Formats: sequence, structure tokens, C-alpha cells
Amino acid sequence: MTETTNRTTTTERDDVTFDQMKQLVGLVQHDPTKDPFPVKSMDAVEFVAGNATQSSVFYQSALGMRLVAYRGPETGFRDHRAYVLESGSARFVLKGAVDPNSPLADHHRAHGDGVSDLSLEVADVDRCVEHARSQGATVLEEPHDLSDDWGTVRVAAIATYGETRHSLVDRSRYSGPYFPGYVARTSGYRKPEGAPKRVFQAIDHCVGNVPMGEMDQWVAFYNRVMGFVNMTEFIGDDIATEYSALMSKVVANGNHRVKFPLNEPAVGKKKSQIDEFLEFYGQAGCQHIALATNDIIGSVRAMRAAGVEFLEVPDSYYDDPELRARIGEVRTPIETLKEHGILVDRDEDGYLLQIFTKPIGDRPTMFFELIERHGSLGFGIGNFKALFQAIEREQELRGNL
Ligand code: TYF
Ligand code: FE
Repeated sequence: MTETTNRTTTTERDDVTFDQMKQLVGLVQHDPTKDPFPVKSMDAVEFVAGNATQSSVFYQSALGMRLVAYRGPETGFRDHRAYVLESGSARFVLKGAVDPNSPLADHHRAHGDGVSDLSLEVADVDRCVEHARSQGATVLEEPHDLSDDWGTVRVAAIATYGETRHSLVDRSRYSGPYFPGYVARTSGYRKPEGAPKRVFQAIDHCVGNVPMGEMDQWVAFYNRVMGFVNMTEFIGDDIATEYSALMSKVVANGNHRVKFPLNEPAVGKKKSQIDEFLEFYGQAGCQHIALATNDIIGSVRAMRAAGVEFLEVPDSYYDDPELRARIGEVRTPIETLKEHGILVDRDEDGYLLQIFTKPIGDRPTMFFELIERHGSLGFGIGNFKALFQAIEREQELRGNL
């Protein structure tokens, strides 16, 4: 990997337009002046990894991301290494302990590889923190400035479920590659020939798993503390007892750019997949990140070629005449979706294509979803049965059902 001393490229995040985001993640109109906690977008998803140095290569090869920044012992930072990767408007930060006494070593001991921070870009950090505090949020970091030659970032952090944080970041006065203290860094990694320019363009949603009975209080937390609104799609008692063994509700910021579904286990016929997560993560945490793509077939092909494994859907899913009737015309023949194991769902607004990886680390916890939206603003409720059956087959193989 080569290091550069200044910022040599524009960030990936600069070249995704509003219209593309509307298509990708289902933006809606919203007036931020009436919002008590106006959120612009996700700033980054921060992961703690057992080996961030190696994970950074996986995120380049498997998810087609680009290394843009770094900090670590060579830059005078001795606690941990941090690799910043981008794809379209999405930014991931991978952190791995160097110092055996780093808090990140404890985080990894407790949770394995996982998401530590769903950080949000906001225009006014102080206003958001004051509102959050007035609504009873735990402020983990008071607003403060971080500066270097590229300018100033104002940042704070509040607590959410489990040990997960929401950093609040105003980077409007900053032109560096990520944060003060990070250096621009590129990688010697080269994509295989024929790989798509990007495997994904944006983060669509980030899902939290919380203990049984806590979902509604976390929905209320996002309503009250962060001014998030409830979206209509949810899994209630009726679906839960039938086959999902989980309940789910979705909250979103005003323009739906940031969407956080929240799951809790339900008493079902079998042990809930949410209980399996909570057992192996140790507490509430982020279960999956959905990545928006405008070419899910190209994305799946590239990820499979890099060795990523996806949940398997039985042929019966595609051969079901009811599915065929409900889905109607989509941009690819159903046979192509079947070949790749891609799920499809339609609602009154349009349709979506989606697919789920197996857990990406050693523990049966975090995984990724790829989603290609064509008008639908939902989460694939029509696929829940087939999806949960596929998850349960894996759970059974792991001996956790
Ligand atoms: O985010 C969603 O709601 C969908 C479906 O454990 C889903 O991706 C819901 C719960 C779950 C796995 C997927
Ligand atoms: Fe999802």
C-alpha cells in the first residue's frame, strides 16, 4: 500500500446525485427546518475487527470498496489501526487494536467482529446533542472540534442499543480524507478484470437487534431523541408466531435517507435467529447493513467471485405460481434471479430485488444485504417467510436452533 501526504482524489461521496439517491434508497421530501434533530445522511459505519489490516483487503475485494484514509502507529497513533474505505456515498471505517490494552481489544473480546458506531452527518452537532440530552439520551462525547491542516470537524456521540454509538459529525468545514489525524492512503489492490466499477453505491438501512420486549422502547428512543418517524412496514405478532420468531419496526429520518429497522425476538416455533445473534454478540447490536446497488446481478457475481457466500433459496421459491403472479414484470427474467438466488418483492410503489450474505465473521452475527430498489420503499416483507426459513436452515447447521 502506498501512502500519500495529501488528499489526491475527490472522495467517492461527491459524485452520487440526489436523483440517484432517490432511486437507490427511496428518498422523500422533507423540511429540515421543522426537524428537532436534522440528519443529513450516514457519515460512516465503524466496525471493530479482529484484524482490520486483513479486513480492509476483504472489503476491497469482496465489496469493491476503495481505501482512502488511514491512521495507526506509522502516523503516530498507537492504540489501533483504522482503515477508511468508500464506495459511492458509503463510508466504512475498520478499526483493530494494536495496543493490547486498547478498548477495542475488549470490544472484540466481547462481541467479535461487529459494528461499533453508526455515525451520522448533521449540520449542527450542538443542537442535536442538546435535543438528545433534553430527551434523556446518554451523551458519550460532548461536542468538540478536531482540527488539522485540512480544517475542522465538529463531533459528539450519543449511546444507542447495546454498546453501539451514534457519532454526530459536522464536516462542512473540513476537506481532508476523513478526520483530523488520518492521512490519505491508497492501496495496491487491483480489481479483477470485468469487475463492476462499484459493487454498491450507498447504505440503504442498518438493522439493530435488541432483547425481547425492548423493540418498542428503542422505536420510542429514535422518535423522541432523534426525531425519526415510523415507516409502515413491520413484522407484528401475527407474522412472528407463524414463522419469523421476530418482531420488527422501522424508523427513518425525515427524508428517509437513514433507515433503521429494529428487531426483537418473538416466541415462535423455534429458537429465534435474534436470540442466536444476542447470544453470540453478547448484547444488542447491529445485525445487518443493507447496501444499495443499481445492478444486483453484477454485484452478486463480483461478490461470489471474491468468495462471499449467500443464503440459499430453494427452487420452489421461484417456481411458485403465486410469486410469479404477484411479481409480474421485473427487469430480469425470473430464471436469472433464480440462477443467482436473488429474492424479489413487489408492493404498491414498485418492486425490489434483494439477497443476503451468510454472517461475514466467525460468530453468527453480522451480515450484509444487497438491495436494488425499483420504486418500492419497503424491506421485502413478501420474502420474509423464504428468508427466515433460509436463515433457520443455517442456524440449524450451526447447532443453534
Ligand atoms: O431489513 C429488513 O427488514 C429485511 C428483512 O433478521 C430482515 O432485510 C428482517 C429481519 C432479519 C433479517 C432480514
Ligand atoms: Fe434489510
